[in-house]
Amino acid sequence: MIKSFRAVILGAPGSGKGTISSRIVRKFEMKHISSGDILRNHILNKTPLGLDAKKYMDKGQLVPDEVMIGVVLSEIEKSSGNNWLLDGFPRTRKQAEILYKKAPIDAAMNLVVPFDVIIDRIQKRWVHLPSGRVYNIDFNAPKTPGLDDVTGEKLVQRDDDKPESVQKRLDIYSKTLGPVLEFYKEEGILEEFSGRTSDEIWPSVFKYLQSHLTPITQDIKV
Ligand code: G5P
Ligand code: MG
Repeated sequence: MIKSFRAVILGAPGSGKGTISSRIVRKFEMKHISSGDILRNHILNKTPLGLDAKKYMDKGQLVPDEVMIGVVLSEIEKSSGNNWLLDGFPRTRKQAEILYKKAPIDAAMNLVVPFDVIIDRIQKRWVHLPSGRVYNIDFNAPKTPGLDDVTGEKLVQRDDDKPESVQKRLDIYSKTLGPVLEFYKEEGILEEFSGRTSDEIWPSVFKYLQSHLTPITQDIKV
């Protein structure tokens, strides 16, 4: 049997992990697993996990490792045998090490986008919570303002996109990402993609993945 391909996508809050992931899954057979989307779905459904996680998320803090590791590993188990793309996990070296033990990954793709660009983007982000679809009023506006393109349901702004939470998320990111990148560098699977826009970053991501997987379509346009 051909081994499945497993990747993580790393990057600051608002760097475009969700945006690039949705392009990847349109072009390659990979399942998108977003730790943030999973948590936001728990919050939407008012589960005990969601109510607990919300306390951390609204303040821009990380949810404790023990909670996140359990949530993500059980999601990965459901996808065993498939190619997957993990977005938002790992956030700490401990998460990276445990993930690697349970499911050795093939690629760690890090999106590098300047912080001044990010702050502006996040203020203009609108999301469809049940699906995790992401819009931006400047970049990829919904067809009808305020409504999801697929379901027609209402879009909302994330509770943690308030300016004070965003600053906190960027501060935490700056402190915690270094050891995660170091870990993947040591494993020899770190790949960095820099740019000010997702359109600038996308062609190099596509080319890189093409060296590992056959695309569903050779057409890079999204
Ligand atoms: P999340 O959900 O993982 P973050 O903070 O890592 O959240 P976020 O905010 O979801 O990341 P993103 O996915 O990197 O950002 O970016 P995106 O949504 O695709 O793009 C941001 C905006 O910019 C969108 O509006 C998009 O349309 C627009 N955009 C994209 N490209 C361009 C462009 O080129 N130009 C322009 N103009 N716009 C563009 O985690 C949330 C919280 O959950 C918890 C934590 O509390 C975390 O804060 N959590 C965890 N805690 C512990 N451990 C973990 N592993 C955790 N995972 C989640
Ligand atoms: Mg995201």
